[in-house]
Amino acid sequence: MEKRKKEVLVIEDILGSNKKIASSIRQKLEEKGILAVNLLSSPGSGKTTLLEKIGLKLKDRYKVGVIEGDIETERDAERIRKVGLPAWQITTHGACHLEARMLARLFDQIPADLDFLFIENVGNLVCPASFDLGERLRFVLLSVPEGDDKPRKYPEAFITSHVFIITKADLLPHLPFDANRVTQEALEINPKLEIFRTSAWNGEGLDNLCAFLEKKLQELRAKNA
Ligand SMILES: Nc1nc2c(ncn2[C@@H]2O[C@H](COP(=O)(O)OP(=O)(O)O)[C@@H](O)[C@H]2O)c(=O)[nH]1
Ligand SMILES: [Mg+2]
Repeated sequence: MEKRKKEVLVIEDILGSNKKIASSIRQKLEEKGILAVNLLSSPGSGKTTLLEKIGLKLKDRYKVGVIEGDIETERDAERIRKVGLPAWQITTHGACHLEARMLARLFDQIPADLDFLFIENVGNLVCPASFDLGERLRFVLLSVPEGDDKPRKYPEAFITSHVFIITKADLLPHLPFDANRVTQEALEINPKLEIFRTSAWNGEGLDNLCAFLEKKLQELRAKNA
């Protein structure tokens, strides 16, 4: 068989078996009433900082856990533990995305009574978009310093997400980032996207995002009732 065809078959096989594991994870999480959220973005766009901030806001009323995906180091999990939340680190040792089988291995350690399980994917706007992790919601983050031209350049991340968050909104007055243009472009790619603007520095948008998450948890629990 020609090399290219073989490669396509291997990729289809990987994605197919990933989907099966992801479906089983989703079923188990949803039966337990756990709302799982997969966060996608480039390195440095503010995923861990956002989780620290919303974790602090949610943790008095809800049980929150975080799975951290990185190529190397336990640094992000340590940051999350410092704000008082349980965190499980997955190091991929080179792979640019998390896969469902990596989460399946952790499953026994995740308390069954969690309300929210956040999954910070490896920093990358490309590969993580192709791998379902069994999440109920997918968030794509784009920070103001990255530039407002990204949705069309990385469409898959926007097509497969439910929520688009413009992070580091405190930098809007200082940088040439057209938030309206980026919002419009993202909605042209995926009209169903819910859009938020957040700043971990001045707190903008964090309460709205937490209220949205609480509403989504209630919807999941109502489905189970
Ligand atoms: N100005 C500004 N900087 C931020 C904000 N959120 C995160 N940062 C900074 O951006 C850098 C990367 O953040 P981090 O959460 O580690 O990004 P991650 O790689 O996506 O997890 C750090 O230096 C943060 O302090 C924000 O809302 N505003
Ligand atoms: Mg991080």
